Amino acid sequence: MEKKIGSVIIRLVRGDITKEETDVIVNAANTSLRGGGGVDGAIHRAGGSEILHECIKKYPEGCKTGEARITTAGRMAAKYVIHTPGPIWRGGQQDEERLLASCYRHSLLLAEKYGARTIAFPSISTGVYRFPIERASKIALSTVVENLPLTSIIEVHYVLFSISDYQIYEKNLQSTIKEEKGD
Ligand code: AR6
Repeated sequence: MEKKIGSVIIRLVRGDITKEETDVIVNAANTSLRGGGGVDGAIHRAGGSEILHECIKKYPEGCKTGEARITTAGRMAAKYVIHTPGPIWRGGQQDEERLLASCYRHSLLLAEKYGARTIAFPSISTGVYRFPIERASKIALSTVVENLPLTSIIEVHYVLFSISDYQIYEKNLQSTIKEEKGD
């Protein structure tokens, strides 16, 4: 599914983010920036050890939840990986929503700083970190749409691993665009 907001294309993709050919792919990392399971493991495997070496060298202190750091994408088609540790869901009273929005905003602005025109996001925090997908997808979509005018990004992909996640994003993309237009 694909929608246009102004001149920017928002595309929902089902599959594996490591195959994306966007300038940037975003990694749902942890604060150590030393790799892990899920999408983080897939990105490090596909990109190769260069990514981990750069993380260790450039970011010895790791990265705080809600912030973002950039490395090469190694062997993948993308130019860069932006690593952002999402919040662990602890019931919703621990600032989880603001921190998740912060991941999307920081990633978008860091991509802009590196001259990216296209970017692909996974569904941050909705796997091992258990953030409810319905709420997370609304935050993912609205935060990006709100911050796009601050960038020269022309294409945003949301890469969803499961059909059910894809369908939730599909429904919420429709409503985000309606709100944007003030319908
Ligand atoms: N492409 C796209 N999406 C994927 C892929 C892939 N190759 N693999 C998994 N997903 P998760 P989190 C989906 O657990 O919740 C790691 O160990 C997955 O189905 O990867 O932010 C890190 O090191 C889910 O919908 O990330 C952290 O410790 C989504 O990506 C921790 O997990 C996010 O699931 C981060 O947990």
